[in-house]
Amino acid sequence: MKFDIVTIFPAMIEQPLAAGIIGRAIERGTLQVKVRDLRDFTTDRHRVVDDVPYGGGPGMVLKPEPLFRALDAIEAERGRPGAVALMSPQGARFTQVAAQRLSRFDHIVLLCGRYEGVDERVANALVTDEISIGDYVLSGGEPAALVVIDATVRLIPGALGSETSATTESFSDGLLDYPHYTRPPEFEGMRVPEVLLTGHHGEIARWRSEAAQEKTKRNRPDLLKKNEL
Ligand code: JEH
Repeated sequence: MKFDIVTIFPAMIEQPLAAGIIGRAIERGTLQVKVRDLRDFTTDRHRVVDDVPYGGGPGMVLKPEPLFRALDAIEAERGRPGAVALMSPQGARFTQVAAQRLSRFDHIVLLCGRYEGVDERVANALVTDEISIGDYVLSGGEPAALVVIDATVRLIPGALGSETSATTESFSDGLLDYPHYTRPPEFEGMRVPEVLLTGHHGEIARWRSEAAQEKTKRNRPDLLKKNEL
């Protein structure tokens, strides 16, 4: 799988991707990530990427020309991507289902805005998916792009430790995961639930199911309501 990420802050993307599951996938060659500096696609001496908004208002908007030139360069180099995703507060919510859809594409371009966002002609002419990772305001699209890459790449067969099946994961059954414990059996007076030490697999399964229900009720009552439908 290949990602091209267009940003004015390449370091915000490159550093985090070097670690963990993603870093290993890149080392193995399962995953190819190319970060492109939007300023490299400007044509003026000062490498200007932004301009004032038509109609007035605060802040600046990313100009269309450098983004169109970046997409042209990516397409010339690698061919037409399966998806061009724009990170945006106005996007559709990025969910596990959205990650599953993206994971089937061989080549994805992620556009990270800054300032007040990008000229809408970019969204209209280039973008196949306008994505928001949640209802809070970021200062740019870069952290969102990292979230999208992480959630998508770990679904590629062979990128994840193959012991973790996607079907046993949180959200696939609409409940949060059960609580996990490891050694020691008592730590600073806090005991591991006795049933987990017994080896009674039936009782352990029942305890985990009840604990998952309780945690979901406390932290994500919205998920339980969806399950009832
Ligand atoms: C933020 C890309 C590019 C900040 C504020 C405004 C919201 C309300 N989940 C996410 N949150 N934020 C982003 C994102 C994703 N994906 C995101 C970005 C960019 C993604 C620039 N920014 C910064 C930014 C203006 N406010 C937007 N409004 C009411 C829905 C209020 C106005 C624009 C851009």
